[in-house]
Amino acid sequence: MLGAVGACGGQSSTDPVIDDEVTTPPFDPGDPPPETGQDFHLMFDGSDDRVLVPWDASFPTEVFTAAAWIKLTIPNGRAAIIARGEDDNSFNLSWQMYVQRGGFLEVMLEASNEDNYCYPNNDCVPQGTCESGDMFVADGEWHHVTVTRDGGGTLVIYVDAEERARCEGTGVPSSNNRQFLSVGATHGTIGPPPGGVEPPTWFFPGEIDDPAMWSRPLSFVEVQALHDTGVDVNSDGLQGYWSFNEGQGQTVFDRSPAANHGYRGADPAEDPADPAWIG
Ligand SMILES: [Ca+2]
Ligand SMILES: [Ca+2]
Ligand SMILES: [Ca+2]
Ligand SMILES: [Ca+2]
Repeated sequence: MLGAVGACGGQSSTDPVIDDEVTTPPFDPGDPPPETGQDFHLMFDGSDDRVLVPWDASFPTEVFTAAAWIKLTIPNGRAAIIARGEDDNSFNLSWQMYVQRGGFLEVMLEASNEDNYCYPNNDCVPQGTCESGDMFVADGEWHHVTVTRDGGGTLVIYVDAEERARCEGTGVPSSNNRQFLSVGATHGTIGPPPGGVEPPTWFFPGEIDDPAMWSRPLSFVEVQALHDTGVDVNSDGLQGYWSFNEGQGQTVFDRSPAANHGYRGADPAEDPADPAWIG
């Protein structure tokens, strides 16, 4: 990457060729079309399906809310819902929400020193203290799941707008992360793997709708409103909201002002990792 900087390599300043521009895959979805008025969502096969959103500086890190509707039965392994997964270079993830073996909702953070924290069980690197109730979400019915983390390190997990876990003094998510945001998968949790690139993993076997994220912790009242009436696109701090209502094509448009548009599967063309539209 450094070798592409002409000023350091003694190249002419008029040289227009930058390696990064040649190798970056094209993804230019344009402006979002109007909502269809029909409510679609996506079905993930649990094998390789995912939605990817190219990294953007607007992705929230230390202070955030992430939420989604999910429907699944007990997965064979961990099943990622929405994730800022492991970066290919720093080997730091920032945060990820997933369903643990047994069907229990869990959130993992990772600090810049590569310590991983798992909440509410606090059974990875222990950090802070937690109280929790019933985290089971894998009964084949739709559930709304939300995690919030504030600047004081308090992390709260909600299921169906009920507070199910509260952790104080949690670890600080790493900002050293330019990995794609993923829905229905994450990127590797322990780096570096052979080859130095973190592959997608923890594929979600089931249905997901309305993933969203904010750069602030939503309040309990706001989480209730989110559950009852959906995402308010004018909500302060909204950095991504994918309604999945397109019902066709590859692009999943971010309906928030952040315009963090993504696509189905491993790339913006049709591919075997595309989750299926469900009307
Ligand atoms: Ca939808
Ligand atoms: Ca890591
Ligand atoms: Ca695709
Ligand atoms: Ca597939």
